[in-house]
Amino acid sequence: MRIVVLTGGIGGARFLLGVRAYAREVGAEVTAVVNVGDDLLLHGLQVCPDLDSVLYTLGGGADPERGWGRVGETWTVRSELAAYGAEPSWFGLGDKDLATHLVRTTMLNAGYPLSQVTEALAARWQPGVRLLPATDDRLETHAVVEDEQGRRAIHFQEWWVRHRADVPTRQFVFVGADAAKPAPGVVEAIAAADVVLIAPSNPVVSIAPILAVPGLRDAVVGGPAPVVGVSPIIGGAPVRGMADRCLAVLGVECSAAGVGGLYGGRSTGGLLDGWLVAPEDAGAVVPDVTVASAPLRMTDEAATAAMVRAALELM
Ligand code: GDP
Ligand code: FO1
Ligand code: CA
Repeated sequence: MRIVVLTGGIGGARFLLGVRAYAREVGAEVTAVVNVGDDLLLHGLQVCPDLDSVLYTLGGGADPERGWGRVGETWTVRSELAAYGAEPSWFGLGDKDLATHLVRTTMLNAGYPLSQVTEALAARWQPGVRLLPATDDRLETHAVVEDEQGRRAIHFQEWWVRHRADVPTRQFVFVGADAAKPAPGVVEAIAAADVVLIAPSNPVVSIAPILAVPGLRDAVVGGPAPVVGVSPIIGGAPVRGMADRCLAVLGVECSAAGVGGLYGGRSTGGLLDGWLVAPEDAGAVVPDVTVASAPLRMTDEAATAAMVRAALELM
C-alpha cells in the first residue's frame, strides 16, 4: 500500500508519527509532500520551518512543547546577533537548528535543489517516510495587511511571529506559486498512491500553498487515489496555532464543517472524498463528501495511528 500525505509543520508532523506507526504495522510506504510557503531567508540562511518540524519530529529531535525547533536548544547565536542589533530580532534561530540551515544553505548555494537537500538532511534524521517539498521553486506565503502604515504584503512569519496575527488582514498570497513546478517525485507519488491523506494541518497556510503549485492539485483531484482529510478543528477551535485567524481572513467558519466545505467535495470540483471529524463534530455535513467521526486528539502515537486507521476506513 502506498500512502501520500499532504502536510504542514507541527500538526502534520504529529499526524505523520501515526501514519508511520500504521504503515509499519501493515507494511505500507509513506510519502509526505510538505509545505514550503513558510520558508524564509534569514541572516543569509534558508529556513524551512515545516520541513524541519517534520524532520525533527519524525527523527526524535523536536522540542515537544514548542513543536518547532530542536529539543535541548541553546540560544547563544541569537544573543550575539541581538548584541549587534541584527534584524529581524523577532525570529529566533537556535544554535542546534542553525546547523541545519547552514548545511541546507551551503547545498542550495552549490546548486542542489531543495528536494535533494531534504534527502541529505533526512539521511541524518531517518524519518522513516519519504519527505518531498511541494516544490523546489521559491514559493512564499505573504499576508496582505492593512494598518496605519497602509496596505502592504508581509511574509507569513512576520505576520505570525512578529504580529501574532493581530493585524487587520485582507488575504494570503502565495508568492511565486504561478511559476512553481511540483518537486521531482511529487506527481509520480500521487499518481501511484492508494490513498492521499490531507493531514490535520492549517488549511489556509499549510495545505493551500501545496495545492497552489500548478499541476499538484490536478494530480490529486484527477488521480486514481481516494482523498481523505482529517479535521484540524475540534469543537470549533484549532487545537493549537492560528487556523482560526487564517479562516477568518477567508470568511470561512472555524469549524470541522467549515474546513471540509473549504476543501469541497471532489465530485463537484473540490478535493475530498472523505472527511474525518472529531466525535464532538459528528453532525458536520459537507456536501458530496463522506463524513465520519473518530477521536482526533493526537495525544500519543497509538491514538494518532488509530486516527489514521479511521481515516483509511473512509476510503
Ligand atoms: P504548522 O505548519 O506548524 O502550523 O502545523 P500544521 O499546519 O501542520 O498544523 C497546524 C494544525 O494542527 C492546527 O490547525 C491545529 O489545530 C492542528 N492540530 C494540532 N494538534 C492537533 C490534534 O491533536 N488533533 C487535530 N485534529 N489537529 C491538531
Ligand atoms: N515560532 C515562533 O513563534 N517564534 C520564533 O522565534 C520561531 C522561530 C523558528 C525558527 C525555526 C523554525 O523552523 C520555526 C520557528 N518558529 C518560530 C515556528 C514557525 O514560525 C511557525 O510555527 C511555523 O512556520 C508555522 O508552521
Ligand atoms: Ca506551516
